[in-house]
Amino acid sequence: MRCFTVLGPSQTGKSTLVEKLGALEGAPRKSISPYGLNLTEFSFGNEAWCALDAPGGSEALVHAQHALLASDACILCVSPAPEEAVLAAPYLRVIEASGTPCILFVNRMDEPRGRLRDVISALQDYAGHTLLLRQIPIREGDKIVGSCDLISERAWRYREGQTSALIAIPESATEREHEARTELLEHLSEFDDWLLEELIEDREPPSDALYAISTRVLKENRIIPVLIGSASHGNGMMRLMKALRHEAPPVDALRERLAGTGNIDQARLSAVSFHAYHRQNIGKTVLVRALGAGLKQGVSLGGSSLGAIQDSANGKSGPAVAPVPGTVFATVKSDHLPVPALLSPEAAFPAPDWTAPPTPMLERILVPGSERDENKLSETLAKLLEADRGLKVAQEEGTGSQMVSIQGPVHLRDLCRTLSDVFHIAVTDRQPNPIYRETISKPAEVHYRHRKQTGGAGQFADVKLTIHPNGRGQGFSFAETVKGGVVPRNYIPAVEAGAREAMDKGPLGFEVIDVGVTLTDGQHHSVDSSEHAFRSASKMGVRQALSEGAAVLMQPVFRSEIHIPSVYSGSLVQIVSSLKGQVLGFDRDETAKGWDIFRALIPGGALDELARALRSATQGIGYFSKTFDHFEELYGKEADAIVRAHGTQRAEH
Ligand SMILES: Nc1nc2c(ncn2[C@@H]2O[C@H](COP(=O)(O)OP(=O)(O)O)[C@@H](O)[C@H]2O)c(=O)[nH]1
Ligand SMILES: [Mg+2]
Repeated sequence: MRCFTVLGPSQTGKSTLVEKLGALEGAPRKSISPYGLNLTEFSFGNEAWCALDAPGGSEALVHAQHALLASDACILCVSPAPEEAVLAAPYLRVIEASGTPCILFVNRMDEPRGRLRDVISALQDYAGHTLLLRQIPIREGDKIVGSCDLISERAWRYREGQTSALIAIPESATEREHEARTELLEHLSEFDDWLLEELIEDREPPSDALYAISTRVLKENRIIPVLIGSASHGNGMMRLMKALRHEAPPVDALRERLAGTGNIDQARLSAVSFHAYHRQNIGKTVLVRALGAGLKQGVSLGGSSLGAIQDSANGKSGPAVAPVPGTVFATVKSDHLPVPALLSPEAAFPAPDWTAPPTPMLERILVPGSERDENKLSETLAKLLEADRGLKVAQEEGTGSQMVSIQGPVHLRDLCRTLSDVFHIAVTDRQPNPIYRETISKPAEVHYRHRKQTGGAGQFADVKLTIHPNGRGQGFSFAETVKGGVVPRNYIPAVEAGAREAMDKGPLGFEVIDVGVTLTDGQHHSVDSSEHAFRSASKMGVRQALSEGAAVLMQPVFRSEIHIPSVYSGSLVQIVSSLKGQVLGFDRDETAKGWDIFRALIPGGALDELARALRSATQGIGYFSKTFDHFEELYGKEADAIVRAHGTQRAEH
């Protein structure tokens, strides 16, 4: 079985394309995977094919990445509008990082929105590989009525719902054809000395030799050939499928490519797991592509025995055909298989780095509908984590609630739907509480006496303490300048412990940071003093001093790396400054053509807004990662509102 992925921006006609390719020679069989990837199996040219239809939208990028793990080649499906080229940038990025041979398909040619060469040159801004036109459109007035193949120099007139008819190259297209063909040959000759020679000698190379060269350069992933058509009208489908049939490399090439990442020895690589989903009563279903021979139910794969093998298209127990190299199959009761992973019989190895999902940009607290749901939730999330690498789970500081980090709103919706439909857990979600701290802005002094007379032994401790602001990031410090043993040595650690305890919550209600405490004087009693008494005295004393030290709210500041196509770079400074952030610098991304990386400091409370602003400014393409950097003072109305809200929340608890 040969396998390819169709990926690209939303609404470019990917699903239509898969449907039409699948129906070229008989009826395709479609999968039932509820979220993410759709799988279609069909036959073409006496071979079994599997097309993986990855949904568009940057939140679903991770599905496309995983699909590429199982694919011999891919089709990047785009619209014929130059201004929409940037939407293809994230896909070009993952395709090139993965090393998967790619055919660019410009779809929707029935409604051209610009010149094809402008579309290609706009897309070229985001591709490290040369995009090489293999066909040109034939126009009649402002309509495209057919295409001309630049290698065979044959022209075809599109016919609705039928295969195209061979025609002579129309007069009006000959000049453009000649120009485009010359360009194609020149590019191909960069990879072929024989062709170069032929061109220099001004000889006409035969088309079968040219097909052979283009097959090789696609297999070697040197260029990205460009084909055109219209999926909904069935135009260009046969040409595209034939290109795949002749030019997509065999499964051995995928095996070599995956082993080439160094994670696993090629000889031991027997399969790759690339997608998983949960079904009610059936459990986890894992999609696997066989890369080696001998797989069947019960054999060892990934370190444990392979569960029941199912037909990947209909999810039912499959016909008893054992998977051969290339077969895509589903398996249940194979819960030990991580997804995605490179699998040898004995162990599972990490998928290559390029499959790493984009950093989740959205954090939400999941609020279970009932107590029963609460117990099930964390266990279920742990299960879902195994099959969804775009998801991260943590506990919210302070409340211990379940916090999920997700790709975006669509991902959140799918997650909640899986929880309710498959696991019957009802959840709502809320924004997490940002993590605040407080400190003091001036020194204070306190004299505190702890004295109690209860029953027999009393408690006595007397301390004089000063507190002062420490430098940012210095944290808590403790010193003592006691003279003459007025506070005996053995009680001083208790004084320090009490002071530390007082840092748990300051007058604003938050943990206190960056404060130094000094014990300057005190008194003790030979019978009634104890560690406990000094600890209490110190804690109460420091609390009192803190309330006199002019408390200041401290907000977390994150260092973030924002990734965007360069066309959007102009808008970023404005976005960051409107969020009271600070741009630290920006560079071209050396690993992805046409992308820039901004480094900026962003206040924690503005991260959600950054995600929103970035989405709307970059059509959903830009993304960022973040790491906590430091706490910094926050004054004024904004701070007051946070303190007030925190106070109400505490009162409610
Ligand atoms: N005009 C035109 N419409 C198309 C073409 N291919 C798909 N469509 C339409 O575009 C819409 C989105 O198609 P779909 O295949 O769902 O896109 P996807 O989001 O990329 O999977 C549907 O209404 C299709 O009928 C095409 O070649 N020309
Ligand atoms: Mg679709």
